[in-house]
Amino acid sequence: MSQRLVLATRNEHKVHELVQILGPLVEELDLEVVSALEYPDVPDVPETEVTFEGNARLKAVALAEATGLPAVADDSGLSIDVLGGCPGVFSARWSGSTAGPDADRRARDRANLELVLEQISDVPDEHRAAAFRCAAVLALPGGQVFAEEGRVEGRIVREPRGTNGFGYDPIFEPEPGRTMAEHTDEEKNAISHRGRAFRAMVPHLREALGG
Ligand code: ITT
Repeated sequence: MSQRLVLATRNEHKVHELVQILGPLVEELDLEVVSALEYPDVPDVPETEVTFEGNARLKAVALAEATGLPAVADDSGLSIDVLGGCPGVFSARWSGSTAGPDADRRARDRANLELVLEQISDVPDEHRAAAFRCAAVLALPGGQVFAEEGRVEGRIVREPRGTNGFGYDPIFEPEPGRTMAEHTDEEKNAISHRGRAFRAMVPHLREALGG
């Protein structure tokens, strides 16, 4: 019987990306991947830490304990140099509203990116550097925890462009010319903070789940 791995997120975009990023390993180890969306009775943990790794650890450990399954969590966000690294761990709730059903999530993502654009509207192009950051954490039911990080550098544009991806993708250019939302899923995963963090996690997953 194939082993189950649970993704400790209710963000459907993250689930979609993680399934693609971990695809080769899932096939290699014949894993069955499910997400927290399939465990509606398990409550969300409040993200009370002030680092990506701290919050990813809270989410992964809570779901591993609740399900008895190996769990991986992603905590991620956008760090803008001129804002001292903000929105950072507050990326999901920067404009004040909190997560809800998927339709609310899209409206909230839009409000978040519009607030960022307004906050740095008078910042010249050469000072609009930013990075997407991601902490990946694997928690095993026995209590063992592994953490990895990934980041992608870029800059914040002046107007949103593109419809792929989610969150702040329409205002982040990893290289001049195309925002992340103008990249295909495969192109984004190849360079993204999430792709890098979870590819770094693969050896730990292979070690923990491969035997
Ligand atoms: P879970 O906690 O259930 O995983 P979430 O969306 O609340 O879902 P986070 O707490 O990690 O996730 O917040 C991450 C926020 O950072 C997310 O809502 C986006 O606004 C932003 N973000 C993270 N990764 C991103 C990406 O790849 N592209 C665009 N924005 C991203």
